[in-house]
Amino acid sequence: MQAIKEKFESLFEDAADRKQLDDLRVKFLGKKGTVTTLMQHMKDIPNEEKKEFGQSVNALRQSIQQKLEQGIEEVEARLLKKKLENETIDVTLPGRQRPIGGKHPLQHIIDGIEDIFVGLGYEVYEGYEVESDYYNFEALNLPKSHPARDMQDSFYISNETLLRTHTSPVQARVLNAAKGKGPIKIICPGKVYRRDSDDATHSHQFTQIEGLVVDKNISLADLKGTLELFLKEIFGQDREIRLRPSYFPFTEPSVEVDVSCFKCGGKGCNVCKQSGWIEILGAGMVHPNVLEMAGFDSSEYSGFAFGMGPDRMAMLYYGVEDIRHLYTNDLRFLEQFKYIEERGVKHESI
Ligand code: 2NL
Repeated sequence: MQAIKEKFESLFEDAADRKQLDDLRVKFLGKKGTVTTLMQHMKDIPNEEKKEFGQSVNALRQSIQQKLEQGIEEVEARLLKKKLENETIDVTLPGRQRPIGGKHPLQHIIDGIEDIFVGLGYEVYEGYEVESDYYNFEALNLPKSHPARDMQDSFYISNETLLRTHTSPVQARVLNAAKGKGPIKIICPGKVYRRDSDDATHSHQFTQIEGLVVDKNISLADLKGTLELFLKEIFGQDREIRLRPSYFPFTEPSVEVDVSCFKCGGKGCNVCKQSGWIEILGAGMVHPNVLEMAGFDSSEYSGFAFGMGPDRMAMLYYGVEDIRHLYTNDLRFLEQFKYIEERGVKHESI
């Protein structure tokens, strides 16, 4: 028994893992293990020594069992320690930098304009980019013979459908859906298309924002007051505006709206081409024909409408010299606008 004990202890000292400890258990305590077979010698032991022999074997079994259990705990603690060491995380390591985008400069302008009109109680409508000939032209007092309807100038999809050439059809649809009852106060931002050769100042796809107000007793004074408030909000409170007579088929009278130059204040500079004024909007009183075609009684209702090009405004605002920069999505261009403030049209940011 002493020899068995010593043999076990020497093997136990060398056991390095769970598997070797299990093997030791089988070898000493298993069914055919050394300690188990020792018991089979009981029959050869004289009766008066049987009790002592049995107790000794049991004591040996217990001591081996205890050692093995303790060994397993030690081995597991050692394995856990090793695992934890391998899995150590260096929390001081800097994180991975993920590239983040920013709002497109044109979207800054559009959002800024939308904010101002939403603040005045206008609703925003986007409509469809593929339009019917009726809503794009006919409903806007542009009859079939009108030069603006030249096939050469628009992207036609079929005889009756085309890519909208302005956002006015959105307004014509809202007008039509109102079934002759005001008030209507909407702005319509969106992409528009003209069949044009692209160059620094022309793009076959560009953006437009139009506004429309229809109610009883709407006058040119309401139009002027609204546009003055809007343009001062965008270009600065010390700006002035002026209205010049103009012509659009869907408004009568029609006006061109200028704002005093935000850069030189009206003295004349490179931005305003020495004139002191920047042409920024077209507008007018909704033509009675347009109201009547949409089902409004033009003796009861009147309205004003205006349209502007956010592309040109973005170019003026940020000093962009080629409209194509707004549409080619070159990251070297776009990244320069990543950090401009949310209200991208505040004059302080020019
Ligand atoms: C410009 C001028 C304008 C309108 C758009 C409009 C829409 C309806 C009725 C009457 Cl439904 N008018 N839109 C009116 C005047 C001018 O746009 O220079 N745009 C870039």
